[in-house]
Amino acid sequence: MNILLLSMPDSFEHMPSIVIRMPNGALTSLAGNVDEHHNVAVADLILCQRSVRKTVTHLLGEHDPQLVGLSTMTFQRRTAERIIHLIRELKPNAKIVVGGYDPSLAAEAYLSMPIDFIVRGEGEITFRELTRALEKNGDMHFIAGLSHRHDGKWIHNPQRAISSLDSEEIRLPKRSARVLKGYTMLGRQVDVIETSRGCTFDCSFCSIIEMRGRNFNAYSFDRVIADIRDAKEHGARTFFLVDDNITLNVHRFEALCNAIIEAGLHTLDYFVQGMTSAIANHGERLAPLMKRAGFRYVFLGIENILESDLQLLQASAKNTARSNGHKTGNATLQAIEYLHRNGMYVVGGLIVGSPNDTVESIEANLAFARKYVDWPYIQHPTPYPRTPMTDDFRRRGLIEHERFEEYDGTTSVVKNEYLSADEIEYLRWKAERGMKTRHLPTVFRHDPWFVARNMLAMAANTYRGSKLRTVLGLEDDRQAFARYKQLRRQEREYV
Ligand code: B12
Ligand code: SF4
Repeated sequence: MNILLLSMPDSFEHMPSIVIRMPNGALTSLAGNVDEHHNVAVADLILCQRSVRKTVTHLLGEHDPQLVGLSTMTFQRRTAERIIHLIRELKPNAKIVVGGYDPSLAAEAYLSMPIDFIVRGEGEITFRELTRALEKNGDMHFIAGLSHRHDGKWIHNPQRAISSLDSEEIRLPKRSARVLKGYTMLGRQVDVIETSRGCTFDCSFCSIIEMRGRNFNAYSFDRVIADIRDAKEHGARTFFLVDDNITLNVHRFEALCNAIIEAGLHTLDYFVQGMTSAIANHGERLAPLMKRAGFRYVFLGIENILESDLQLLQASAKNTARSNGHKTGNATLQAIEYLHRNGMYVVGGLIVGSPNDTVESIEANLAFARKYVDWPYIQHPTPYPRTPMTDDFRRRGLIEHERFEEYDGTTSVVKNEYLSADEIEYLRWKAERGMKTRHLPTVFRHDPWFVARNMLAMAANTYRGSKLRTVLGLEDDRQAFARYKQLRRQEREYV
């Protein structure tokens, strides 16, 4: 069977496609896990943001798929729907399947779309069984995790149990299935690597718990090393470890760093997301080891520097420093100190605009980011499907609208008692531009050729909406903000 797998083109403010175009790890993992006689093509539409319709039309013609799969997040739902209609128009007989976080957690939103299947939760085995059933014209009723139509009605089969990952049941991703080129992180080819799945915390804004429950499963190091080698053979020099929470098991993470060093793969660049508590509490040993293994940027889930907000986000525990088993306060500064001391850069993940936030508390977080963070990754609380936060916001009437294409984390869609959603976003937008510019020399030292060629485009992107008279102080910043919002609206029209 010919299968075409697509990830959506939508990107958000902190992932401008001029500098970052990352592959979607789910699709190559699906491709690697169907039976080998299938002919699978994977296309990350982030690589052709400005020619989505043309590219999809071309791919449908060239690969003539009997099955098309789309991977979508909530903010990509509207684009996905448009692409689904395009596929239906051009290939009326192709079967269409959707998967990923949004279809898994908001399946009801897809039922009226002209699709055939929804894969809920982890996809590899469900998708493999679906392709087998399609080939044999078989029964779909026994495929756990699948929603399908029967006699005009949707049937939602029972949930599939999550994979333990240690059984080799999930094979390596198939990167050779990718048909588009141009992955980059600041000029170096980037790829994604998974070493584990899951998390046992329950932050109120995170989708992971509803997606897979509170658990943690890991791949063997042999598999991880083979995966890195495979990505390297396909040209990657920078690796983003997409684990939900790799620092949950610090001893394992240390062993993984050692395995990377022993395999001689430490000369490559690694990016990872981590908890402040793990890095603060184990940083003395962990941070130098990470540095030796090649880690360069660490995305820290700081979330908020104010305890009251952390409690609201249910993120206090993962941000708590401990000494001799006793809590000794917020872990953030200590974690940053360890990372900086070892020459790594901090991507500071903060969430501003929670129900308790005043101008002052938002400013306190922004000032913190200005002082301690190398690259800001500041977001607003966003009501993703089925998170505890969403239920709470809905009950309190705080959600301003349901234009899901704006649920990208940097467009504020939630108001609070003191501020409108727009005002909250304005405060972040205004502060972040300067912070991003300040990091440019660091990036320049690492990738001078890329920065020299793209500096103007990068600056233009960071400051889009501003004009000379904004810079000269001849107009209110809010006018530039309004233009920026208008540009963002235009950018979202991918299809
Ligand atoms: C890594 C990651 C990123 C990386 C993306 C790297 C990449 N290109 O893949 C970065 C840091 C860039 C990123 C950015 C964003 N992310 Co993100 N990210 C994650 C994370 C940590 C892991 C995702 C992953 O790769 N998992 C590994 C793969 C193999 O698993 P998977 O994606 O779940 O896919 C499996 C199934 O879902 C299913 N499946 C998926 N697609 C398909 C398609 C088909 C056809 C089928 C059959 C099955 C299927 O099968 C797969 C294999 O089992 C998750 C989860 C988390 N704990 O935070 C968030 C998460 C996916 N991100 C999220 C969001 C919102 C974003 C941002 C919008 C904002 C933000 N929070 O940063 C941006 C937007 C990015 C952009 N395009 O501009 C949300 C999505 C929520 C939602 N309901 O949409 C999550 C769940 C985090 C959260 N807030 O809860 N993200
Ligand atoms: S620690 Fe990270 S992955 Fe775990 S629930 Fe919180 S935000 Fe999600």
